[in-house]
Amino acid sequence: MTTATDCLFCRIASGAIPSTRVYESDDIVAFRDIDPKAPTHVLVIPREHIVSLDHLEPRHAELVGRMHLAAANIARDEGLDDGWRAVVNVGEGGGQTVFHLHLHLLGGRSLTWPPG
Ligand code: IU
Repeated sequence: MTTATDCLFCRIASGAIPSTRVYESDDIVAFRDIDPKAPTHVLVIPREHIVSLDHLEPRHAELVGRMHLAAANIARDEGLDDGWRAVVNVGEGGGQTVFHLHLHLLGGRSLTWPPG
């Protein structure tokens, strides 16, 4: 597995930096965002260091599918029966600030559209 020693989310995935985990598997970790933008705000990340959706390779197709399945299971566990949102920011212009792929799971409040 590819890891980057200077990557915050690689360090969270390895456990070197503590986080509030809600799910983990061989290739995925999900933890609560440190600065939540909704009552439920969980980040779902691959253990592998992938910079962004722009850096996906064909071999990542099932991994990205599993990230979404994990998000749906977490949303169910969190009781987000009224709906929730999955967001991936890509690149600086897309609002990405941490350059390790992460899927935001947001819920627990009314979510407006479009995002800013
Ligand atoms: P973005 O899509 O790259 O902007 O999202 C990065 C998220 O990582 C953002 O919601 C931060 O609050 C969150 N985060 C975190 O959970 N723990 C940290 O130590 C840092 C950022 I730095």
